[in-house]
Amino acid sequence: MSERSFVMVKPDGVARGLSGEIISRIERRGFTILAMRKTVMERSAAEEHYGEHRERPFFGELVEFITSGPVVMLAVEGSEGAVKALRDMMGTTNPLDSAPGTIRGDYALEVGENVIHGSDSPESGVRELALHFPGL
Ligand code: ABT
Ligand code: MG
Repeated sequence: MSERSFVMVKPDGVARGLSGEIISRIERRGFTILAMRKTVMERSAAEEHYGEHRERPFFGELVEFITSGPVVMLAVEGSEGAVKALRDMMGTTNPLDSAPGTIRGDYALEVGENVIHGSDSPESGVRELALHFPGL
């Protein structure tokens, strides 16, 4: 069985020129990139993407941030466990806690600007890919 994740280099990562490095790490690990697009996320898509956080105090800032500039969206596929393996490569949500060698542990310091997104479960992967890569 294969699994798919919606991965995204966030606006801070794109602005800092880290897209290539991050995509390269994902490719070298052996995952398959099924689709890739550089775009500014629509506000409506951002609100739906982060819908689980709608009631949280940081929701407004989160939507502002994720729509503040171009992101690089990727549809990534691997064998069973791929979604978790990608999350492990990214490191914990708060980069201050992220292990060195992880993407956040190497490139980020702030929870609100943590460089990369990856689906948190195979079910989230299906939902997020349907939102950002309809028809994939
Ligand atoms: P995402 O990949 O952005 O979904 O991050 P992750 O799944 O690791 O963490 P969650 B909990 O989904 O955080 C979503 C975004 O909200 C930011 N955030 C989160 C805060 O700013 N303050 C907080 O207290 C928490 C819990 C971090 C994530 N993103 N950005 N950008
Ligand atoms: Mg999340």
